[in-house]
Amino acid sequence: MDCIFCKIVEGTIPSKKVFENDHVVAFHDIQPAAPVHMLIIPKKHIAAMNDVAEEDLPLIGEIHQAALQIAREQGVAESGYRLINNCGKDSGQVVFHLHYHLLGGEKLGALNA
Ligand code: IU
Repeated sequence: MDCIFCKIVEGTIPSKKVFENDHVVAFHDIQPAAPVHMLIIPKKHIAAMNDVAEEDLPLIGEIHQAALQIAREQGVAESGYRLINNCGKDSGQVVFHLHYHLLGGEKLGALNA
């Protein structure tokens, strides 16, 4: 499958990883939109939130757990941060491998900016 995030999971495309366990990987976004901008993804290929099945729900919990750990490690847990999933055309989703943006490190702008 020609998925750039699957290649990041496999390590065939390099990334600056900040977290990895059996099911989840997180790495620096290559075009950061904030001082802290990480992408948190499942290792399993799921194209978008619309494709999350009931059996994947523990994985979504693990992603949230990883997000909290990363927010703490990046020093934004207390100041605040945002966890964003884009799903589909109108959201601006460009990579069709489920991912969550963790943004922080500054006062963030309006949600619909
Ligand atoms: P989106 O939610 O699909 O719009 O976000 C995709 C993000 O993936 C976007 O912020 C890109 O900068 C980021 N990204 C990346 O970090 N590394 C890559 O190789 C590619 C995209 I392609």
